[in-house]
Parts: sequence; C-alpha cells; structure tokens
Amino acid sequence: MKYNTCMRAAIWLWLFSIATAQDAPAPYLQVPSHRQLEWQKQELYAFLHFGPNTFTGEEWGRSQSRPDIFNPTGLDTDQWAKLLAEAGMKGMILTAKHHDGMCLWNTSTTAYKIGNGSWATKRVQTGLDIDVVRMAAASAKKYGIKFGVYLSPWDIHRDPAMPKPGLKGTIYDEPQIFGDSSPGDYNALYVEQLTELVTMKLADGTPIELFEVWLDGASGSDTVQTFNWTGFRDVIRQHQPNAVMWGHQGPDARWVGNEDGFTLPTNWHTISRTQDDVHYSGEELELGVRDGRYWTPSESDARIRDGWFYHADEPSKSGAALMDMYMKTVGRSVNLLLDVPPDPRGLIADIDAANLKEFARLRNATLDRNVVTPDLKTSSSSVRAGDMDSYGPSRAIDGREDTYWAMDDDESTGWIELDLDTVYCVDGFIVQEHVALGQRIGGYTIDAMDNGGTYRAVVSNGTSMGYKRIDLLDKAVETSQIRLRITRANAVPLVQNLQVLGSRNCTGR
Ligand code: FUL
Repeated sequence: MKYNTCMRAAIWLWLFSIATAQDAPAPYLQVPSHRQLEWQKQELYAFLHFGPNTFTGEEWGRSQSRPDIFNPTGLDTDQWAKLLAEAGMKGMILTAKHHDGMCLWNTSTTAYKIGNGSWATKRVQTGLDIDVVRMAAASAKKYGIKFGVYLSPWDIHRDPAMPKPGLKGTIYDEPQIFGDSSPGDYNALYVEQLTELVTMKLADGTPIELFEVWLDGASGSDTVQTFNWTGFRDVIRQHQPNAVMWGHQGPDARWVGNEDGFTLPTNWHTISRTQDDVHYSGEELELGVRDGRYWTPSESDARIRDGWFYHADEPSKSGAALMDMYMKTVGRSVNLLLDVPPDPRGLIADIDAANLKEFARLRNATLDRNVVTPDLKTSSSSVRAGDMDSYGPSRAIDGREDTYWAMDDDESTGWIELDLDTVYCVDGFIVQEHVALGQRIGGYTIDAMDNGGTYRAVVSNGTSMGYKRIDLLDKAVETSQIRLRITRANAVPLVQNLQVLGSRNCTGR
C-alpha cells in the first residue's frame, strides 16, 4: 500500500513535469558563430597603422619609397602591447601591408618589404628580428592581448594605374598584376601573402593565433580588380578557424559605415548583403537590417588622432572624447577598433598613452559601479513554463553568459523588476540580450520607482538591444526599484544581463 502511494506520487510528479516543462527557446533566424560571439566580447581593441607612411607623413603612400624609408629609431613592440593591455584594450591589429604594398613581415612574395631596407640589414647583423608582424605578435602574447593583421586588398605597388617612377630600375619595380585586365593573377599573390600571415609562427616555433583579419574595402584607383573573397575566406578558415574576417559587408564582421567612432542608436547585428553585392551606404551599415539574412555585426574603426598614420602635428583625442566614442559604439553593441599609431621612433607617443590611460580610468569610474548582486529580489510579468530555476528573472542578474530570463514562445513583450534592497543614486544601466540565440529585441524602456512608489521611465527610447547596450542618465535618480520593460520583440525576448550603475550617495560618477 505504502509502495503504491509512493509510486502514484512519482507518476504524478513525472506527469506534472511533462506538462510544465518547456524546451529552451529555439534559435531565432540568424545566430552568431562561436568565433563571432567570442570576437564580440572583445569590445575594444587597437589598430596600429605603421609603415612607410609613418616616415613620409603620408596617409596613402604611392609606393614610391624604397624600404630604406622604414627606419624606426627605437622600435619597441612591447611598449605597444604593455600600454594597450594596461589601458584595458583586448587586442591589437597591425597593418602588415597597407595600400602602398610594402610588407612589414619577412615575406617571400615580394622584394617590397622592410626586410630589404637598411634598418633591417643592421638588425640582422646584430642578430635581431626584422619581422615586425612577428615581433608585435610576440609582444601581444607576452602581455595577454589578442593579435590580428590588416592586409590591404588594394595594392598600389602592383596597380598599373599608379605610376611609380621612384622605383624604376630597382628590384622593387615589380610586375603590375593588379586588375582584371592586367597580366598575372593578383588574387594568387594575395592568397600567398595571406597564407604566410595566417600560418606565421613565433621565433620559438609556436603558431601565432589571430583573432581578426582586416580586409580593407578602400581603393583610390580606377583599376577594376575582382577579389576572390571566397578563396581568401577559405585560407583564413583553414588556418585560423577562430579569426573573424572583417570586410566592408562581411563575411564575419562589417564596417559600421563611418570612421568617426559612432553609430546610430539602432544597430542590428544582421545585414542582407555579402562582399560580392552592391555596397550598402554608410547609413545602411550603421543601421543594419532587422531580421537580415546574415549575422554580420559591426565594428567601428576610429582614430585617436586625425590620421591613421602618425603625424606629429595632429592633436590626440582626450580621454573624455574617447569615452564619448566608446558610448556611441560599444554602448550600442558595436566593437570599437581604435587606431593608436606608432611614431617614427616605433613607439606610441606619450600623449596618446596618457589619453588612453585616462580613457580607461573614465570607463572604470563610469561602468564598474554595478549595484546589482545575484541575491536581490526579482519578479517578472511571466516566466517560461513557470520554470523559475531555468528562466526566472533572477537569471538576468546571475552574472552568467549562458542563462537568461525568458517567457513563453508566444510572448514578445513583458517586464522584469528588481528590488535593490536599499535606495541608490542610479545613473546608468547595462542590458544584454542573449544573442547566442539570435537578435530579437527592438524596443525597451527602463523605469525607476520614485519616492512616492510610482514608476517613471528613465530610459524611454531603447531600440535594437543586441549584445550590449549602455544607457547613461543625464541626471541620477534616487530609487530602490528598477523595471526593465521589453516593448517590442520579433520573438520571445531573452534578457541575459541587467546591471544598474550607481552609488549609495549621490556623489555622481
Ligand atoms: C581605410 C584606408 O583607406 C585607410 O588608410 C585606413 O587604413 C582605414 C582603416 O581604412 O579604408
């Protein structure tokens, strides 16, 4: 009898769990690949434009200089990596070859490389490395930041439309194979260069891991060259499966549409064109395409100075100006690739270093003030299948990347509420959607409860949430209760993270 009662109870429990259990939400349309998701998490990293232009004062050198032009007086790639790591940047991308075609690594594809200049010749005599790409990769590894390369598809050195009288009669006067109607196969050369870079090893033989390969879309010439993007992609995938391939509109990450360090408040991670299709306009790239055909998130390439290469007379942006950029990029779900060009010594200039450090201080002072702890009381409009453990609102504050608050599949709007337990002076929020399962949220509002117990909207115009949104308030509010409302979503919204920025007393940030 006793046994039967137990059995019956077990069967009831089992039936109840079948009735209430709901599977995890299915992926919604496009989802990021593992490499894209890992890349998105890097958020802020540096671009280093370094090469002949550093010494000639040009931005787009015409491939007229010989390798002797590259003559840094105190090159120290450790200084770059150490500084960037200290300034909280997660990686660096170096111009292995800019448009002028001169290679910074010791390539066997061309004579037009710094390895053939007098700087390199002198170093070889003293047993020093002459491969600046490899040196930078070693420094990145030493200081624990990621490494990537820029390899310009447009190559003036090989472009017949760009005369190079300065190289006439030298070993650098190489075949003009760039262009569909030029003799020779430029794509093959490019693939060779790419292959050298993606298979490069450190001096001790360990392979160099790349997190991003930057394939610039710029050209200033009338020469038409059809690039073999698929072939380039295959080479990268084969040797560097974790590297994101950046292109004007894909395949892994896209241009944000401007070079000024901002994007529009709405920015979708998806678009509907590939590298081979007609290019989007700047604004279209800034916006992205809701429910687009490809997961191709934006990266904003911007500069600490006016130019990409170092020019002594250019001002360096202040920490506050960089913080403003950060809020308009990383704060809007877009990665920020900030150019910090080494100077003719081969060092990052003191003023740039100081501004980067101030930028880091401001970021920390503003953002490292989350008052939410996982034990706070939460509630929500509903919970998926009533399963509080798996999908309850506390999942949005548990600090994990693999959990989220969710409702049933037929619900696209709803709210979660957070009891801060005590009154705080609140001045900002960080919200994240669980993009591993796609981008769904297109509208959200954040309310703070006032002293009289009424909710007032403090963030009223949230649009595409995506990977991460940071909303800072112009004026702090005193509150102990916060509510995040999802007002528009194309599928059940999944909120992975809600942070509330503030302090006990209203000293401000
Ligand atoms: C552009 C190039 O033309 C600039 O020189 C710079 O390298 C920038 C990052 O991309 O397309």
